[in-house]
Amino acid sequence: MTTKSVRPYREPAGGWGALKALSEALLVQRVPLKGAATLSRMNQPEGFDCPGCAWPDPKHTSSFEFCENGGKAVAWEATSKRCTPEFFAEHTVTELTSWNDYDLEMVGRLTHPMAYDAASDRYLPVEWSDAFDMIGRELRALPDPNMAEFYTSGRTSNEAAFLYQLFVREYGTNNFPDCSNMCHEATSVGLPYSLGVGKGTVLLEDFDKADCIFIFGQNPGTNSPRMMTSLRNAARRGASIISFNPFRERALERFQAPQSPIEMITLSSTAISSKLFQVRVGGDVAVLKGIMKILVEADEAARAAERPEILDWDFIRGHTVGVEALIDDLKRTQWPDIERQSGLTREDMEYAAGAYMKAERAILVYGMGITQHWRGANNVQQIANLALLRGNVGREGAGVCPVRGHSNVQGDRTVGITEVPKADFLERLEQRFGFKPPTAPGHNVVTALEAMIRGEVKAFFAMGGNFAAAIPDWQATQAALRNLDLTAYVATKLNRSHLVHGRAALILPCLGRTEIDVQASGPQSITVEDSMSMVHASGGRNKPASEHLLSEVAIIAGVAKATLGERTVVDWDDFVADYDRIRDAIEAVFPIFQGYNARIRVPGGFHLTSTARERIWATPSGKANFLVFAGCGEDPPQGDPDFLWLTTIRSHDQYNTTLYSMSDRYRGVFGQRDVVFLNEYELKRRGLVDGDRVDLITASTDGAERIVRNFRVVAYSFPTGCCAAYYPETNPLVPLYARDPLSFTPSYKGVPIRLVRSAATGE
Ligand SMILES: Nc1nc2c(c(=O)[nH]1)N[C@H]1C(S)=C(S)[C@@H](COP(=O)(O)OP(=O)(O)OC[C@H]3O[C@@H](n4cnc5c(=O)[nH]c(N)nc54)[C@H](O)[C@@H]3O)O[C@H]1N2
Ligand SMILES: Nc1nc2c(c(=O)[nH]1)N[C@H]1C(S)=C(S)[C@@H](COP(=O)(O)OP(=O)(O)OC[C@H]3O[C@@H](n4cnc5c(=O)[nH]c(N)nc54)[C@H](O)[C@@H]3O)O[C@H]1N2
Ligand SMILES: [Mo]
Repeated sequence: MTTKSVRPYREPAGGWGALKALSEALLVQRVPLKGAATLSRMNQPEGFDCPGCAWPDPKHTSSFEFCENGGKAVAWEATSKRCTPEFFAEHTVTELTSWNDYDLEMVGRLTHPMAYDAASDRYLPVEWSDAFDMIGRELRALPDPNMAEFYTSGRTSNEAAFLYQLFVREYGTNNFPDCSNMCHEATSVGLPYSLGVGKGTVLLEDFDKADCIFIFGQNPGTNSPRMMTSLRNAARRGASIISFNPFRERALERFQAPQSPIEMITLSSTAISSKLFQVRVGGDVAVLKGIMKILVEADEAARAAERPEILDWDFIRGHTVGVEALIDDLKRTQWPDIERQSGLTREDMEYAAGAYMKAERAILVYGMGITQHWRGANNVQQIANLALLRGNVGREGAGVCPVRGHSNVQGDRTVGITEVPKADFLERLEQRFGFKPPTAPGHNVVTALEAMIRGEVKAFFAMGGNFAAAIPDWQATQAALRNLDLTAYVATKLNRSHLVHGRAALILPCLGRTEIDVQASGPQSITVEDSMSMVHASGGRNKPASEHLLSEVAIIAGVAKATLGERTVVDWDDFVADYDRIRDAIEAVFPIFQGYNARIRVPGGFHLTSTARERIWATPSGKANFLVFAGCGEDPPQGDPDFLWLTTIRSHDQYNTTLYSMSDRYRGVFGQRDVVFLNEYELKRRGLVDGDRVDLITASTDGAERIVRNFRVVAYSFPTGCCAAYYPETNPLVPLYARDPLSFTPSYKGVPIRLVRSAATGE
């Protein structure tokens, strides 16, 4: 274990530090040779799609693009460590519950289907057929299919996701909570009001043409490192890159490209952001309003002086509605409010507005710092407003760029993982398959948890992920999960969710993306859609981690047959035998996939068209909409002058709930994760110093106590009034009620808390 320390990281992001970190990861997973060979097949025309992030590849045809965190994601799957029936025989579930998340996943790849045995408090091996029968029995016993929840995490392929929704809808419910509900749902719900699409409007090549790139609340150096190539090229071309982030994230400042021999050998690096503004947590709307206010005033002045206009009035008049109300609101918004809420000065916003005005083409990038808020969907709409004011949508080198998380989270939604299915989709599903799918809206993550807490849900099935750890409000929500009759997880690794289980519980181990998937017609490939709506094929090459693994597709078919029995109208085995048949069915239900099987055989795959990119506005008015955000930010809790906004963040060494190590290299924190970052001013106000231990307590409005204990205070450059700590350790602090009313995205990046010196002392 790394010894605990806090010391600043002065190297650029990437570079030798990244190479060293990856070789260490390969060693820890004991895959030096095999892992390295596996890495060279990542994101290649004939290889597999990186299971890491959703950033696109330059046509999937370039030579190997080094990515530290993509490499780690692969190493974690290609590990030679195994989590076997013998391991489960040695440890009771109660004992495993005391292990930390790092140690749980470090056991290795799951090798056998396992079922919980209450008498011995252990998971015991089961036959696949018995596991399927058990799920079938439990699901058939429910008086109402809406008493079951079917979760999806975003690594699931288009093929598995489509079969999954087919099974669940034939079973009779639209209860599809998915990881997207905790992630970019604010985009999927908020952006259609503005632009008529719930996805981004840019392609990778647009980054080569943009003069200005704004990055709001997104950390590319850690979460989509291949994006650094685009940013570095843009910076070297002289494009201005401006970031808004409470942290001075290392990669947003300086980056040493591991693919550049010159930078690596000469130890030089590229400055990325022209400016990085340390916005307050939840301060982005104030910033956006400030910038737009400056644009509107500059435009009026320019027109009065008969200089060229600043706003793109041809575009605004021809393509949008609502600009008057927006301008009206901006004029009424006062600078003192903007400055207080954003934590930035008017001059800062003038600098940003200046760069934006000068740019012929601008891209607005954003991530979780925008979406995971009390008003996440409204936040997203303000980004769209800024783009629309200068016609920066539907033009080369310009657009709105939400950076998705999981490698196929966008594709899962495209092929039907949604709790609110559209009528035309359900009609085509019925036409193709001949059963009547349910039309009533189902549950998302938050409403599923609320129904569980009320005792209305009995069964939970998960296609991947680590639901119990990723969700908010553990005390209430994990108790609800433990009350269920059935919990069943399709997984590659042991994780917390398998221990927070129901009366009957199953772990169903599946093939990973790096592994060969052989079915009756031969080796299969699957397809995924990246953040820029490019769809392409992915085929594993490694020998499966165990001979007992099934593909996700085969597992769904097994569960479907055992649950639906004679009643099913779908030939499940036929689909499993040849995934081309699944793609034909997807094409029949979703016309945008026209020519699916032929088009994925072209290296690089194909683009799913976006109407907004073509300036076709799929909104009720037929135009893009300017939408007003009332006020300047989130409401602080009443009567608590000492509160801080807590934002929950990812370290450089984790993939969501999967911890690659206990360190966070770029932020300079080593060997520990129970830390809270805040600035010297906030420390002094509380009589604290760096290294003190504190408890974090939510300023709850429902009377419930939400607390995590004994965190180390780290004095850090951070905006006043806010603090930051790692996810998932701080998920118990996020109330279930703290969520965006439009999209139900939990406010993981804005929880009002208090700090109290810990009673316990020492480590
Ligand atoms: N290696 C690795 N890659 C990943 C993941 C991973 O965990 N590890 N997760 C994947 C998934 S599912 C997702 S969704 C993406 C997540 O990728 P990101 O969208 O980058 O998510 P985060 O790292 O949670 O937060 C992004 C940034 O927001 C900043 N921030 C926090 N609060 C605020 C705020 O109020 N305003 C602003 N402007 N900024 C704020 C944080 O400091 C952080 O730099 O990455 C994907 N890729
Ligand atoms: N406080 C706080 N909470 C958050 C967030 C935050 O920023 N702050 N972020 C939210 C976000 S953006 C997201 S996306 C969610 C993530 O929530 P999830 O997607 O549910 O969680 P992961 O940690 O990505 O899931 C990891 C598990 O997936 C399984 N797995 C890995 N590969 C495969 C595969 O190929 N197939 C299958 N079937 N299983 C596989 C492994 O068993 C592994 O343990 O968390 C959310 N929760
Ligand atoms: Mo995510």
